[in-house]
Amino acid sequence: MNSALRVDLYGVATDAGASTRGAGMGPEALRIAGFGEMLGELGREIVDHGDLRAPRGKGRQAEVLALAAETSGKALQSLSSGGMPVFLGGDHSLSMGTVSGAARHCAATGKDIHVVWIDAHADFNTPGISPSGNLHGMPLALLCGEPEFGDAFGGSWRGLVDPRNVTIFGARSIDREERRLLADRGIEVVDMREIDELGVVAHMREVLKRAEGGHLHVSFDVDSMDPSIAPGTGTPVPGGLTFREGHLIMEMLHDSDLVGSLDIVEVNPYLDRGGETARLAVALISSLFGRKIMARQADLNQKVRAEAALHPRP
Ligand SMILES: [Mn+2]
Repeated sequence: MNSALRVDLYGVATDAGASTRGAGMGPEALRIAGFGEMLGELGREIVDHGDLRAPRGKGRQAEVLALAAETSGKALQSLSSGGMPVFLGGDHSLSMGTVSGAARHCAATGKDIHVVWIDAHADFNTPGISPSGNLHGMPLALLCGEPEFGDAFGGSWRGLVDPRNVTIFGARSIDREERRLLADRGIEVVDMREIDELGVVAHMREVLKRAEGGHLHVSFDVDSMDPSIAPGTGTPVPGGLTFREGHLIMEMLHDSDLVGSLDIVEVNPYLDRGGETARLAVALISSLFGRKIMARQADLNQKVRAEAALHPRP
């Protein structure tokens, strides 16, 4: 992660894409759990832009689309002014906007956009195959240009991501038709079985190698974590990532220097146990922003070089 970048923080207070209410309070819970202070302690410059909300009363799809248009614009604006946009959700439908904004920036600057979607689910349903009809189960399909979405979805977020540049990480609940579609489109799915067999390191190395030279957007759904340590989320699935697996993923993402934009979604304080899930999310993201248990040799070498450059020997 490029540690010189200013962090532009946006809350997205919505649960319009989910069937369970409460994720709209996620930004507040993440703030109370110390998200901003954590970034400050790690020496990051932060600009907190407050929370985005959509007007209520026009239906859930209208709310999702209004917010997607807004978050897309914010992501683009932040990136093109040299910032790193970080979105605190909110349900996962908001990533229709955030990822498309990052993709628009990449299109303008000639970079490839890569997406790592850390999630218990694949979020690759379309209106025709979705068992629930909830839009938080569809953002990735929309971003990858699935043709089945209606005209209402004709915004700038549509189809800007190459399915070959997407990795779904930590999946363990995929619907039948969704599985077929993922296979047809050639989307890389690192499911929990693969993580059990080879560990997160081998798979993350592959993701990072593919993204080399590009812009990596991280979309982190807290339901990727095991519900025993992340109970505060609307669609928990057993058999998720452990505490250490979560941190290791974040540490590797940090070390890669590739991450240029980030979502943290599906924190539902209404279902949480006294803020446990929000605090876990803040701790995990602190690893993404460079918190270390111990300095490693590479960091020490870098520090020595930086000091030598500051104080050249006469
Ligand atoms: Mn999700």
